[in-house]
Amino acid sequence: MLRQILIYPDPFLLRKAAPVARVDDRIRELVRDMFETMYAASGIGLAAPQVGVGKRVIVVDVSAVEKEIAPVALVNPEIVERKGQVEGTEGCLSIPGVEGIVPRAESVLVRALDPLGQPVQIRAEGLLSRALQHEIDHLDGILFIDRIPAAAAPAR
Ligand code: GNR
Ligand code: NI
Repeated sequence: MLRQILIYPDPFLLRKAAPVARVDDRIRELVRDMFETMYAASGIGLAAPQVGVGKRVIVVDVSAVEKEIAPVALVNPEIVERKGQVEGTEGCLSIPGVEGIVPRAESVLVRALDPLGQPVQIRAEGLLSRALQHEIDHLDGILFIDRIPAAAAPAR
């Protein structure tokens, strides 16, 4: 089922999402809906708070750009290691029409649960690293415009 994407300045986007206690069929249905909603909007990632669900669930699919990289759905993702710094252009489905240059860690190591509740670890660089950091920020109520140094920020 397609879900509606909340648009900035919806206050729900600024709230911290709660950890998922149990990865069950409702979470798997949420993941399915998030992929459907992300693809319908031509996004490369989506976080549950963007569809009004305050749970720590994200999906990312950068395969349109990096075709070797499979889509991922992560529950309770945590960045356990960051290396380097790199700037890159970002947009957000919740902030239509705005792009900005955002400094991020160059590579990250992310630990999470997969949709079956099994622990997974992902080492990412490039666009996948950037998208994972962008989505995990959403879980903490942080938007990419919050990461842009004030002098370079678009309308806020
Ligand atoms: O579709 C999206 N593109 C994007 C480009 C660069 C860095 C991050 C992203 S994520 C964004 C979709 C979105 O808003 N996810 O929360
Ligand atoms: Ni976003």
